[in-house]
Amino acid sequence: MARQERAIRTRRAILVAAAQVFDEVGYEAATISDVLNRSGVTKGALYFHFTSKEELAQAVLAEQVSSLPRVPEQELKLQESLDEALLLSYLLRSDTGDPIVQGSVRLTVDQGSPKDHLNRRVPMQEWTEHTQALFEEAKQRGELLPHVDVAALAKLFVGAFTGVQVLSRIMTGRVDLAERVADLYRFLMPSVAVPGILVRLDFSPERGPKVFEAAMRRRAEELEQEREEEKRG
Ligand code: XVR
Repeated sequence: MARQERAIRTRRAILVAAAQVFDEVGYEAATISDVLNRSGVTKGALYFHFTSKEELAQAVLAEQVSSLPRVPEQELKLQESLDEALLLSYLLRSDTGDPIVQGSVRLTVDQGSPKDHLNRRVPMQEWTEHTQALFEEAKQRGELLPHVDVAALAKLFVGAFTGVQVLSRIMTGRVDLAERVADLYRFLMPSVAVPGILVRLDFSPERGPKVFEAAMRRRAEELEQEREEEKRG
C-alpha cells in the first residue's frame, strides 16, 4: 500500500473513533486518550495527524457535509433535495448510520460553551450553500414558483431539518426521523413548488434505504474507477 494511502486510512480511522467518542460523551467529556484507545492507532500516529481535541472536533465538523454520498440523479431537483434529506436521516440512524455524520451532528447541535472555541458554523454554512445551490437549479428548471427567495428557503430547510432531527432524537431515538423529514417536505413544498411538479414528487419515507443503497453502489463504482485509473497511471 502506498504511504499516502496508508496515511489517509489512518487519518480516517482516527476521525471515525473521534466521532464515536464525541457522539457518546459529547465534546466536553471526550478525551484524546478515549480516541486513542478506540482508534487502535499509536499515540505518535495520532499526534502526527492531530495535535489537540479541538483540532479533532473541527476535523469531524468539516467532514459532515462531504460524508453525505451523492444521491442518484432524478428528473426533478426537488426530488433530489428530498432524497438527500432522507439519506441524511438514514445515516443518522444509530443502527445503520455513519459514525462521522452522527458524531459531527452532535458536535454541531450541542450548545457547548463559548470557551470551547469550536466553530459550529462550518457545517451549517456548507449545508446552507449546498441546499441553496440545489434549490437554485430547481428554480432555473421551473420547479419552484417565480417569487421564491432560494437563499431564505435554504436557511428555512436547514433549520427545519435540524429542528425535526433534534425532536426525533429526543422522542424516538431517531426511529421516526425519516417520517418527520418526509412530512417537512410534504407540508412545505406546496407553498413553493409549481403545482404540476408537486404531484410528481414522491414523499414516501421508505425511499430512504433505497436511496442509500443506490448512493453506496455509486460510490463503490467511483472508487473502483479511480483505482483503475491509478493503475493505468
Ligand atoms: O441541508 C440539509 C438538506 O439539504 C435537507 C434540508 C440538511 C441539513 C442538516 C443539518 C445538520 C446539522 C444538524 O443536521 C442537524 O441536525 C440535506
